Amino acid sequence: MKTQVCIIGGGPSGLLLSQLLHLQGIDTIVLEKHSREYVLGRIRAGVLEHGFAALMREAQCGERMDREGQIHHGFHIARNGRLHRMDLHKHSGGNSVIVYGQTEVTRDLYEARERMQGAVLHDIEDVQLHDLASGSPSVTFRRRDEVVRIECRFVIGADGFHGVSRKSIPRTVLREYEKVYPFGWLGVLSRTPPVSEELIYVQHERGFALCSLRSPVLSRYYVQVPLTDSVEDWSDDAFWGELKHRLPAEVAARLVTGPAIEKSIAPLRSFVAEPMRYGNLFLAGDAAHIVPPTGARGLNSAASDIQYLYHAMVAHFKRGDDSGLDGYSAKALARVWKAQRFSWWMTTMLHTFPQQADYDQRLQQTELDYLLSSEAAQRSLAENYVGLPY
Ligand code: FAS
Ligand code: PHB
Repeated sequence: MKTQVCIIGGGPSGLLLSQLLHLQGIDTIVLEKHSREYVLGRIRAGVLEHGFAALMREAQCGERMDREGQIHHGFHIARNGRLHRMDLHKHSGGNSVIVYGQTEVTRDLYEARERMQGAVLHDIEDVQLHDLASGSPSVTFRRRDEVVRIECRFVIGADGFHGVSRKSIPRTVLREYEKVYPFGWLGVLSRTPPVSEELIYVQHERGFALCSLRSPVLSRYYVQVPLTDSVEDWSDDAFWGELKHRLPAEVAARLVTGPAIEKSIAPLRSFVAEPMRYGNLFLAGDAAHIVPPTGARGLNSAASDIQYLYHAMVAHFKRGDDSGLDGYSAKALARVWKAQRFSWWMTTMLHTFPQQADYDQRLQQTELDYLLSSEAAQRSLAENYVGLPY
């Protein structure tokens, strides 16, 4: 098999790049480990930066997002039983975010790939990358009992944190930076009306909580839990009871509870792999970087990688201009690290850290005091949350 760009990973990163390149007449093949149903069954991100939304529209995949997604001009921070609204629209000079689940983003991308007869191969096993530094890379994989080789010009590693691509970069080349947080997020999806029209980030002595949503009848909630907890430790009643404990009383009083249709614990980590290019392999999205979801940067950082790669690939194939490819890693990492900073800042400010020193606890409270009392601090939060420029 031959293609111009072989993309490993059929998550939002891989699918979005495949769709954008297809519209420019650039041929791709996407290799996905799991079935489409499995990929769509994962409940993840919920907030899209305006830059991501623009990219989805450019990919001709924005129609349902614009119809069903909800534009949010702000969110609340709950502290000591009170709500404090962060006015994103005012403090970002008129920008906002769209609340539209990653599951729906991925569904729209799959449907567009199918509509345009895009090559997305599922249930792929044993993907291996070859001759990445040779100028003529190839990818082999096994499907049923057959080993197939794909010859290509470029390989895109969009296969997430546990994928094969980052691990195909020699240890002597790759540098990894990691910070593991001493807690996780227990997330619940419920077919209940959201408790609030806008997101509520909760700072509470018992731990962080987040009230989010997917639609007027589908809610997404999280509570911070110790890393030692497992989903089995948390009945629905236990979850709802703990969430109510952490919410301001007036909010808890109007919380509509119901059966969890999805319940999972995600550990929180910050991670960056450098460089994001090795020979003709380019890493994008979670394959190269992970953030704690507190700042809603994960999926949005993947989007800016894809935008940079998209323009670089078009310049190469249409104009023989390799400046975008040569500058990709440095440009992507500059924005990735700003997302790392913002995610670390939001996580450190809003979570309860076990065995935290008294001084650090007072500093944490002061950080939140400063944010809630300073328009300058809120402008900084807003410009990061709606999305720094690409
Ligand atoms: P993905 O991991 O989504 O996709 C990679 C794809 O590659 C997967 O489909 C995988 O099956 C496939 N793959 C892996 N290895 C392969 C191989 N060897 N061969 C072929 N295919 C392979 N972000 C937020 O902004 N907000 C959130 O609330 C949030 N919650 C999250 C919760 C969890 C549990 C996780 C893991 C992530 C969460 N994220 C969140 C981040 C998440 O949204 C990612 O940023 C987003 O999925 C990135 O998309 P991709 O880079 O496409 O990676
Ligand atoms: C979500 O809706 O899943 C969500 C929203 C905002 C975050 C994290 C997760 O910061």
